[in-house]
Amino acid sequence: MKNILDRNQNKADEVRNLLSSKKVLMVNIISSPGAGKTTLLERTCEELGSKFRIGIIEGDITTDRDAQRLKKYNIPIVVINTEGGCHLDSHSISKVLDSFDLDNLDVLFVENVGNLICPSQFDLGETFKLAVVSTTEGDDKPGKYPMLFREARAVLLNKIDLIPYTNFNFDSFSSDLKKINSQIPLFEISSTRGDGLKGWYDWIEDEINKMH
Ligand SMILES: Nc1nc2c(ncn2[C@@H]2O[C@H](COP(=O)(O)OP(=O)(O)OP(=O)(O)O)[C@@H](O)[C@H]2O)c(=O)[nH]1
Ligand SMILES: [Mg+2]
Repeated sequence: MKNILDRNQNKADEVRNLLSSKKVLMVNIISSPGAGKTTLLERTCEELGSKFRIGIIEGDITTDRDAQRLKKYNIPIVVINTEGGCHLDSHSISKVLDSFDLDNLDVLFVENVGNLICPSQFDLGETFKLAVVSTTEGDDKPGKYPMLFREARAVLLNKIDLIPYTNFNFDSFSSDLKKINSQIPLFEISSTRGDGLKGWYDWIEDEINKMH
């Protein structure tokens, strides 16, 4: 495991240096299956697609269904099928970077394979990891899967429109999160209804601008 992680880290450092020299922000989006990563990307492309040059890497075990959903935004998208692998690694990212015109890109969103555990362990060379968690998964995820919440630069709590239909306890969620990562920004959003997205757009816009 240590060898695998060391090899991954070396390549990740290479990817990070390359992207930083090209001033491209890379965001590694991690969540459980179905928490809303692709929906968030759809909304983000709609809102920021005319302001920034966006690229997307879609990591999935199989199928290009998420990429198909994003095709309508006319942005460069590359699919990586891991064929059973539960996470992306820096080697697979490095291989597909050639498909992007990095001189003409501001931000590269990577939708990692839906899984809270393995993707958190692998540095892809991203600028930062973004954790997406949804209210229907229960409020205990930061406490039970602390690594992602320790590593991430921000947390999006999605599907807040569904809170009335669940037993999600916001105070318990946010107090667990604060114990793990006291300073982390938390955005409460509904990617389908639109609640809270303005805060996310402003924040990510700032992060993209910081690269220049
Ligand atoms: N009610 C509600 N449903 C949502 C919200 N965001 C996403 N969904 C729904 O949740 C389901 C899963 O959303 P996706 O965006 O496909 O989730 P994902 O994280 O990309 O899923 P994987 O790629 O399979 O890991 C879809 O039916 C979405 O329409 C939300 O804020 N509120
Ligand atoms: Mg998806």
